[in-house]
Amino acid sequence: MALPAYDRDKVEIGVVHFGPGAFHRAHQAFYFDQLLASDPRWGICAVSLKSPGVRDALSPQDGLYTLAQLDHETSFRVIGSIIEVLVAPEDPEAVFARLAAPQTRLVTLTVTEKGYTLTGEGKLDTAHPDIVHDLASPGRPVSAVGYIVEGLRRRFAAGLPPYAVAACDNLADNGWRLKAATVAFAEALDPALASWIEQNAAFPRTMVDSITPATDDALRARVQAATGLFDAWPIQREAFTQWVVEDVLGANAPDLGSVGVTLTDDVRGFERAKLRLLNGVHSTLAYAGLLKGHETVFEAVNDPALEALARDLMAQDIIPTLTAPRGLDLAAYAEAILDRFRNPEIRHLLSQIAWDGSQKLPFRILGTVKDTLEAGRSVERLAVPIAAWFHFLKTRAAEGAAVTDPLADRLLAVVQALPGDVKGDVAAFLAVEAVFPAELAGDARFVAAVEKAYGERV
Ligand code: CS2
Repeated sequence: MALPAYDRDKVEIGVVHFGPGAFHRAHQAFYFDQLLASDPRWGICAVSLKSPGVRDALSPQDGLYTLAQLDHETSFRVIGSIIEVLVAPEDPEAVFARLAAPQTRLVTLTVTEKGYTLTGEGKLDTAHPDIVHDLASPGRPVSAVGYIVEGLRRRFAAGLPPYAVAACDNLADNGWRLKAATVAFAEALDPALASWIEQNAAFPRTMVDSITPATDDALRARVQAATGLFDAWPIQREAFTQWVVEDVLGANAPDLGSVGVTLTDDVRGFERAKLRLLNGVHSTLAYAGLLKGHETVFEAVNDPALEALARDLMAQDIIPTLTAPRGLDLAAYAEAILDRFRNPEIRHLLSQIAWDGSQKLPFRILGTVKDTLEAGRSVERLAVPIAAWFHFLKTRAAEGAAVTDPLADRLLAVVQALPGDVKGDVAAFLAVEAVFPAELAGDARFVAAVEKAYGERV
């Protein structure tokens, strides 16, 4: 078992991270854990925006936890890069103090798609209750954007340089969207602050990748058996991990390149390929797989009909919309993704991937649909995951089961009022404008394709 290769007492906090869920602890914290072996300036202050769960689990173990890499070979590693965990609602001032500290140079985020508080068009959602709240009380924010802006405001007032902000969630152009939202929020408070952010703060776009199923009891038992240690919250992931960061961090940035991060000016190529091929197919397998009674990605990808659907989507629908970044062979990349889905060591629940469909499908599938329509090609197959999502919502509602989605109320209201015929049902779903932009919902080719897939069921 690998242990931190550095003296944790000598580590300084240089990074503030919002959202220390499983993905962060499997991914960015792992890269910083490697970096600390050569540069002690990049310890992490992890900030939970809502619940104390991570702090309560990790504090008794000094912030240390086990990362299990489950693959052809299994390995365990103790990660030491999280030096402090703060629970923002309990003590916002402690978070601001970290954000405003001169040593803090980088803020990273994994707050999921909905944590960006954006509208369907990708702008700051000024009607979002959290943003309404934060604009009224900027010194006591609840949103990630609210915290980022208040931290930047304090640095601006103190004459310090801004920190860079690296969005690490699965949104196309994540950094650009976050920058626009941050500047829009600041603009509403203080235009001088907004233009200082606009001109001085780097918001690199990033692509993050590593399959990280939620922690379960089986993992806890496995870690204990292998290491002899009780860990309240170990993390599991596949061995594969990738982080591509737009090369705009400038001087005084952590040397992420030295620990395997790709720094590039072509992040968009990587990010589109990953979002559309990996996440798009993940969501397809999730909705279509759950409807067929499968529980995990492994089961779904081993169902020949679903595997064929995944392959055809990748080769015939998604790859033609992508521009390969330098050095990436898209067909081989797609094949490698399917191989990763077949990892027998990873029990990745389809129900976990099915969460937040309203937030995920626009980036994962609808961008491909839009490009495909523009190119004049058929969207028949691309309509399958969308129709499967509708059936998934109907099934959940019929079972009286909860739907985990920020738009759950709206979606369930649609389901309750469905007229019950294919055309009427599809029209009702496509009227959810926060998911389906008007130009898409009004495109006869798209509507016909969704009706066909919905009528056939998958
Ligand atoms: C998954 C992702 O839960 C989901 O929606 O598609 O978490 C996926 O496993 C990661 O993006 C892989 O990098």
